[in-house]
Amino acid sequence: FLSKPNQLGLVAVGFSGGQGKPGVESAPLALIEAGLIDQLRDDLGYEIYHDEKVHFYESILPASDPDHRGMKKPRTVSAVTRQLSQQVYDHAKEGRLALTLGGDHSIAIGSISGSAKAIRERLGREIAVIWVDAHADINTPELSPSGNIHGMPMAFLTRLAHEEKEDIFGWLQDDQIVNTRKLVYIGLRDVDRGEKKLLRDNGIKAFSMHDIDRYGIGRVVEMALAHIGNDTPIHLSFDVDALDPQWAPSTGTPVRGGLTLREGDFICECVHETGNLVAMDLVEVNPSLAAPGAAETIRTGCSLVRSALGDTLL
Ligand code: 4U7
Ligand code: MN
Ligand code: MN
Ligand code: MN
Repeated sequence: FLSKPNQLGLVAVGFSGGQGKPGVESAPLALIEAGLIDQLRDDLGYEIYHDEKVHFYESILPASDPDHRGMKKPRTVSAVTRQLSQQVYDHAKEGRLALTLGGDHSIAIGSISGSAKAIRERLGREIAVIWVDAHADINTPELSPSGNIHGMPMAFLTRLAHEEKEDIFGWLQDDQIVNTRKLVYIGLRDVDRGEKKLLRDNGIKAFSMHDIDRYGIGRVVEMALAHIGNDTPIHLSFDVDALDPQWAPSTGTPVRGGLTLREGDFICECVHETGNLVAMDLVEVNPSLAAPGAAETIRTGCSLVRSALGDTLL
């Protein structure tokens, strides 16, 4: 195992600044109140390292944060993800599997940069990222139709987008960057025109819903894992909007025609079975949206995390 099999480091990130809809910051507490930590400890046997709080990062938020290159709240997102990067790094360098509960998907800039650096230092290896999402989240600031940074994290993490300013992601160092050849997408169905060109031009591996219809989820996951290679440490970044709104209605940018609950759980189970999972994000649960479906969405989120952490098979 690439991480100590029974140690889990948890970071609860109550952050919504990567997009415009309030409510996503309340997801970590909702997931915890639904019993997620107890399930991981009592049913799956993890020793949990958690500071027992949801982080809102109030003390490090900038007083003023005008748009930059079209990005909304760039210094806020940068400050929060920089702090989160350190938190995830601290868990991962101890060999704990690092679980980050968001929050919107901009927080992956922090979680992935933190795990990438820790795994380089601890194992001398590059991580692979499996990004499960309806969206590719690889817009550069200039390509972004919205200016929302939750649609940009993979651009900064791969350096397809770069910014010199220290307080706007200029803090990202080489050892925190992800190789485009080690990135693979599953579940895509709403990719912006500029993103499609980026994926094509950079040869980034992506399995859309079309591929899942054609090959079935079993072969798609097989192909995705084959692409990143055996015994490569894996960071799984799971956006709940990868699932069909039927299973996850309470999310900021729902897109019809998504994964079933079982397909989502199956992806997570297969990643667990590799024995190579070193970090996971669960993001974009927003209990304030489509509120009648909030409890269902939270249950879905808990199920995905349990599946990735080994609640599998008989
Ligand atoms: B999520 C979008 F334009 N691509 O950039 C954008 F369609 O983390 C959506 O995957 C991004 O939920 C969705 O704003 C971000 C848009
Ligand atoms: Mn998404
Ligand atoms: Mn996303
Ligand atoms: Mn979304």
